[in-house]
Amino acid sequence: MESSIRIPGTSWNMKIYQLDDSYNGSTIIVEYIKGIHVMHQFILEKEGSLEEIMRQFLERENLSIPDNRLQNFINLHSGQIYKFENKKSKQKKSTIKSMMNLTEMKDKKIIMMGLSGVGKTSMYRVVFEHKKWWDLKAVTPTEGIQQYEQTVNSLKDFKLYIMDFAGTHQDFKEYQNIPEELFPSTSALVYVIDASDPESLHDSVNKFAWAASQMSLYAPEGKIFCLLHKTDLASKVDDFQGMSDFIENSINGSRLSIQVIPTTVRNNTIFHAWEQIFKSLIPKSKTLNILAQTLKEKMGVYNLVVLEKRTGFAICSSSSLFDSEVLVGTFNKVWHQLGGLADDLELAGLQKITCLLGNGYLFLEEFAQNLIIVLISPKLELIDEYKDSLDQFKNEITKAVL
Ligand SMILES: Nc1nc2c(ncn2[C@@H]2O[C@H](COP(=O)(O)OP(=O)(O)O)[C@@H](O)[C@H]2O)c(=O)[nH]1
Ligand SMILES: [Mg+2]
Repeated sequence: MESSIRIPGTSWNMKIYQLDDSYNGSTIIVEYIKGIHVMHQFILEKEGSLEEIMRQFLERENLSIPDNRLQNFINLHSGQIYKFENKKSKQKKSTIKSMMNLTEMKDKKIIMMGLSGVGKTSMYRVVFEHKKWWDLKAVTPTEGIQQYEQTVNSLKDFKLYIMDFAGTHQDFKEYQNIPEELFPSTSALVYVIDASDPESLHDSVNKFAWAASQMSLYAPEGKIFCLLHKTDLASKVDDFQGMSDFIENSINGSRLSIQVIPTTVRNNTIFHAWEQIFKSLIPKSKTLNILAQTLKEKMGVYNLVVLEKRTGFAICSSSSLFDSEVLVGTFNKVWHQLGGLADDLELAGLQKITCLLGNGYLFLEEFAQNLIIVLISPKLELIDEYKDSLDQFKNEITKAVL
């Protein structure tokens, strides 16, 4: 085994070594060590991905190393990996293990499963990459066990990881051989069924029943959602009510609690569904809600909300005047669209949005890079007048969540 290497400018060590095991073949492991503890372990999938792993590690630990120094460090140690790569046996190894290693206790792992072509990847693109449904034609079918795994937000205490599992019969067969590698520590299973394809319903529901039973075995605390998707193509509303009942009855044999939600990428149902999924995983902080409420009263604004930029997830809000559900995919979508427009026009980054309405103003501003504050106010001047209080509030939120 190799000895560990000090990472420049940090109190961390890195260790790269090769592990042989009969199941996975030969694997290169990269570990990050603090003191005597291995805090992160990654499997190096392909040559050249040391940089990717390094960057993930730095991001997770909130560390930064100047780019040239980082590059030097990587170049220096890539040679070692190259030697290992050359020796590596040709045996296929599991890609699943590597993604499991990325998830820590505080992380929320969400698994997306469902037959091929039901719309999982498209859904991901629309909700988390802010694509429009009409841009989706370019989506290529997900191949292999897993196409990607993404952190979808920037909040320190509840990182969401979403895993998009390919859904051919062959893929499911593979999953059925290794449920113990897939399901443990899963916070939510999101099973997607194509509501426009009644022919595949039985098969789809059978696989769902299997996945749900594995959840009850390996992740009994995890939530189970079933998205009845592409409802825009289903001919009658009755159809999916019937499907919904059928799904619930089929799964209920196992007395699991599941939630069936009709969705389509063509309207807001998709955002509402994901808001429900988020809510079940990360309750809004009471303390932060109180901060928001206090500031709202002090300023005399109608409402005050803070959103995580990428997901639109509401971190706190001053009241339940409007449900935060309307916010997901709405305010952050507006933000991303105007931001995109600014890019297209070659204007510098978007900083604020102010809208004059019939009876007041809507004001959005980005702060701390990943958060958006939304104010609904009778007068725009209030925002300047209470600038100090607002700054203080933003600081508190940043400290608490980033
Ligand atoms: N009409 C309609 N088509 C959809 C919807 N969601 C996805 N699709 C289409 O379904 C096809 C398969 O989607 P994809 O995301 O690749 O499915 P996956 O295999 O489950 O990842 C693509 O052509 C999408 O454009 C939806 O809500 N309505
Ligand atoms: Mg896919």
